[in-house]
Amino acid sequence: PMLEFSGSCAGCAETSYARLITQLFGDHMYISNATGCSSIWGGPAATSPYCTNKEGHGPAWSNSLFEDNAEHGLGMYLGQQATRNRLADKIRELSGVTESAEKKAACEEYLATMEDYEANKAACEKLIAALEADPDCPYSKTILADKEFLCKKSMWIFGGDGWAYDIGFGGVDHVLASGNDVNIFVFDTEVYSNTGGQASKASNIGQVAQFAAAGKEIKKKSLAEIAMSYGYIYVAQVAMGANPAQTLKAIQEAEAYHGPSLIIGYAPCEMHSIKGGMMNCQKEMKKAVDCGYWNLFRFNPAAEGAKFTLDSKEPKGGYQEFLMNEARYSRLTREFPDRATELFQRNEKAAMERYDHLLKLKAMYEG
Ligand SMILES: Cc1ncc(C[n+]2csc(CCOP(=O)(O)OP(=O)(O)O)c2C)c(N)n1
Repeated sequence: PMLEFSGSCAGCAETSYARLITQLFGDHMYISNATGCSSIWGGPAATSPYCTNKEGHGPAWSNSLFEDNAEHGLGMYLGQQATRNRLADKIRELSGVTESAEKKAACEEYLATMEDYEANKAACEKLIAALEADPDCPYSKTILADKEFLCKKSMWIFGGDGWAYDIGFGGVDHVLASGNDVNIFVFDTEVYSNTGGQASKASNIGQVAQFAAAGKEIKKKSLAEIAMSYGYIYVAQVAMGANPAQTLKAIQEAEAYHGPSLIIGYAPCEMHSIKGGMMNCQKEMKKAVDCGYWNLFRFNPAAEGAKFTLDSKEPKGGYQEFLMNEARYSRLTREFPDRATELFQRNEKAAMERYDHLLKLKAMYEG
């Protein structure tokens, strides 16, 4: 992993997702991070939990603002594209004028693999070696000056639900709609965790949070479905503790997709006050998926056959027990018992309707 010792709360789900992404792409990834818990445990300033491998390669990380993170990440991606396109023009020129067959082959291989990380990595190594062998060539000087930008990078935009569902939503929507090859990962804690747990549009019915002291009245927004409506965005909902293989698959598919991707990761949080504490975080994800509180699915526009895969099984029951395992819900039964019963039933009904709806989507895509 290229995310090591962060100052997150013990058991934090956000870090487990981020760490996994660095295990896959850490030596060639850029991260644009929204303000929130992930920018605090991710960028404490005096130290950095993101680290490098023995070649000195690791995630390049930056944080702009809470409200412009998606746009900032798109800017990082476009900046990188502009640099690579300028280098590609030079390489194309060199390929046309060089008398060395070896150099010409290296240039052509680089140009042909620009969008494929593994193939491009090997091509970059050959091209750099060929240019370094001829240091007096003016092309060598120009291209090698920017050699760290040659190879394809993996662009990730990280943030919480307060950012993605609410305050940064306009940017998230705009960046996803733009069709550019960036990956957005949302750590869905269902509250604004870093500022003490305010309700967001990701919060659920009956959940007690700041600005929802008597339990939230309205249901959770389906950010995933808004993104799916475009048809050309890779979209997945994951919960690592429930199905680590599905989480891994979604992250790999998102990166492999040559277009925008959105992954929403269920992230139990200190603010949920789970019985037994955050040592049960990953187990709580499994309980959430088993009872149908959280659903796992993947929508892959590039898939051959059905584009939509429902990875969650039929809810197994135990929905109310799941809610009662977390004080963000159970406290309402003491404070407003009648209202608690009504809201928790509505929460369960909404979840069952959502699962039925996902089954219909599955049937529709299987056509
Ligand atoms: C425009 C703006 N409003 C408010 C804040 C204060 N603020 C910093 S982090 C944060 C909460 C972030 O919540 P979320 O996006 O859900 O991420 P989490 O902390 O849950 O990971 C807020 C409100 C800010 N930095 N900028």
